[in-house]
Amino acid sequence: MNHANQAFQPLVYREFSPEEMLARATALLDQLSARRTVREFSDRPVDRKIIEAILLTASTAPSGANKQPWTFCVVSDPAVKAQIRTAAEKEEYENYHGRMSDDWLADLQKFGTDWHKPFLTTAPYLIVVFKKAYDLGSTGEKEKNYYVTESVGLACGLLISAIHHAGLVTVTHTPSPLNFLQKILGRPDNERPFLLLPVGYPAADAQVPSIGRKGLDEISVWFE
Ligand code: IYR
Repeated sequence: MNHANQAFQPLVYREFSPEEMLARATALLDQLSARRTVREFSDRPVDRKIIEAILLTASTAPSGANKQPWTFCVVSDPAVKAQIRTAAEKEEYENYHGRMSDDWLADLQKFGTDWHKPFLTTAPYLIVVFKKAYDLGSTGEKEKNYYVTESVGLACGLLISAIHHAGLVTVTHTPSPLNFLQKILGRPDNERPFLLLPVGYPAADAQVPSIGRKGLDEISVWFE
């Protein structure tokens, strides 16, 4: 590689023995296998510092040309949460009463979802993830971002893992259409809502659907 004209530094890397690697890989599998999407939240408060660490973890994701094309809006203000819930439920009502196909509604039956979204006001924090279609330079000129959807998707994967690792729960809520979030949160034109994640403790009596994950033979094809 040609490092001559750029700023480079030595990689910080810690090697593990194959045994240690397997133990670590399996431990993470066990940990993340225990993650469940939760839709019933407690209103118990969460320390802001935990949310800060979770967001910085998400922001370690690789991104096209390292543009880090994301903004995380963190909402704990009850009035703003209420506004978001009202707007989201209005859209979801339409979704569940005509906008979603019968096949789609049938596919969702096992999750027991409907247009009511109480978690939007119960959870102590809502993290609204925005993707930045482009950046604005210091003089307001458009600066290109690359692989924006892929990059923000990767950051959201890390965000969800970090939430679980911290001992909190979330649901990947994608009200559709999402534009109301841009309006309520007053985000600029270069930012588009991507995903809404309520974060908090589960309700004491929280239930989750009895569903499983695909096995290795269903998710992988090996060429050996
Ligand atoms: N956005 C709706 C519907 C919904 C769609 C899918 I795909 C899900 O996996 C779950 C729900 C809602 O939030 O209820």
